[in-house]
Amino acid sequence: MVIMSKKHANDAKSKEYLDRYMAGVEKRNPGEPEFQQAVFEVASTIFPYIADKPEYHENQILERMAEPDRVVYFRVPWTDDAGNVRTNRGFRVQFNNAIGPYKGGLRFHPSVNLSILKFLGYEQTFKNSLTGLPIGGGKGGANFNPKGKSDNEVMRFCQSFVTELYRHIGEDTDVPAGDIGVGAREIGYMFGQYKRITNRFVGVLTGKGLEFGGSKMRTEATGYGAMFFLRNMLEHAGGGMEGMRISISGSGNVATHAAEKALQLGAKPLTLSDSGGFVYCADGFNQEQIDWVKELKNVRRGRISETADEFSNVEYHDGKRPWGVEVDCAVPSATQNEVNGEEAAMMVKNGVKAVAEAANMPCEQAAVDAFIEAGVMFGPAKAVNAGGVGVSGLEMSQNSARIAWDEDHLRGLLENMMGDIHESCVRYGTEKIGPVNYLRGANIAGFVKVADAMISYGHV
Ligand code: NDP
Ligand code: 2IT
Repeated sequence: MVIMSKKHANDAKSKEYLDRYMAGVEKRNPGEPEFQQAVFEVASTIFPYIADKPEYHENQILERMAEPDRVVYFRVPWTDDAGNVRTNRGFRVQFNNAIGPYKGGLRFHPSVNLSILKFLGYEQTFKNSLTGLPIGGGKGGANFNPKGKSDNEVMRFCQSFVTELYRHIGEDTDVPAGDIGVGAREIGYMFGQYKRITNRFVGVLTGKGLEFGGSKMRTEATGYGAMFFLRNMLEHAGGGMEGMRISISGSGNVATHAAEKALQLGAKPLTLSDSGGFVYCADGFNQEQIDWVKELKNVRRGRISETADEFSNVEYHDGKRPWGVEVDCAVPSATQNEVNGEEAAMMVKNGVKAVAEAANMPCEQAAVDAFIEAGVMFGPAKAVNAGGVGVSGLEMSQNSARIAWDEDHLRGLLENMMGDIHESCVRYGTEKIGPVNYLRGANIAGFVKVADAMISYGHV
């Protein structure tokens, strides 16, 4: 007779629960691959943790957490500059408000659909819990493509979007912010329309301009926070940021501020990209070049390829992603599923030491597995990029109290918050021996608070 150890029995039981659970999730959410992927990534680490904790099973916590509280789905009609009527789809997924008002960004991108917004809203619930602030999870957006649109077209679109959205949001109900395709310009137009419709000046959106209730450090927070987290991981393993060669994808808000902070911490940001290709600077991008890219993207709304025309030490690689460049650390900062299993295997072969997900779910599951199996330090998005929503939470606090903190104070709060998140990951992600499993640590630390709050409320 084979006698199983308690650990093996728990492993077998949790594998069986996970398979059954995922079969149910797939059945209830057909045609939503990104959402299924995000749920699997969490559930695969939570089932082993709760194997000997019956209260979570009895209360069906993981089943309840995988259903959004509600989804709002609406038509967004607008008129283009040529006078044509155009129609887009708008959404708001209010995922979970167990620990605070729904909070999370709005994405404007042609790929936006329910699967993508459900994955983002689900992830946001765990991420927001990790920040230590009282904020629940939500996400929204539209399949609107801001590329090539005039400012007036974007303004009319934003006004139409908010004309429906305004009735579903509020400073204590649901507080949206930016994400891909939604930056300072769009938040300004949306806040202006909200204020006009409701005649209220409240902190209903974050990422606002500094003139009208925005917080210092919010623009920088996601990228800076990601680099603080990467530094914390490297230092925990006995190293540091000094001299690290880093590949970064994307060239938007997150990527440019990650590059800037990497540089400030003594590392060398070697790449940036957009959906057209990537640029490589063997010397590492300097501050002047990063500022130039910010202006290119936020003001001129140009393509990253133009960087190679401007600077003689920059090469452009058309149609390619930056993962073939030999680096010490990789920081995917563009979009979901931008690193596949083969690219991860190549990065491991090239000696990558750490991967920090600054975008949301940029690594396919096969890539995550490849990094963890190879012993590469892997920082999952919900921990690495939580500084953005963290400073959004601080913007809400400042708005409620009608005060504005200074930059040094906010930078200190961000740095401490990232330090606390790193500690939570270490606490929940360390087995008796071996390296920290940051994926497990982030998922469990984010889960416990939301799950325990839900249990307190009874079966609601
Ligand atoms: P931006 O719109 O500022 O920049 C997005 C960048 O990613 C652009 O360079 C864009 O290139 C590139 N990109 C977008 N979609 C694709 C795609 N399908 N394929 C290749 N490249 C793509 O967005 P952010 O910097 O704000 O967001 C980047 C990531 O960070 C997203 O995953 C977002 O969810 C996440 N995030 C953002 C936070 C924030 O505070 N802004 C907070 C936490 C996470 P192109 O111009 O060619 O489309
Ligand atoms: O994915 C994210 O955390 C964001 N886009 C930021 C959300 C926010 O509310 O600041």
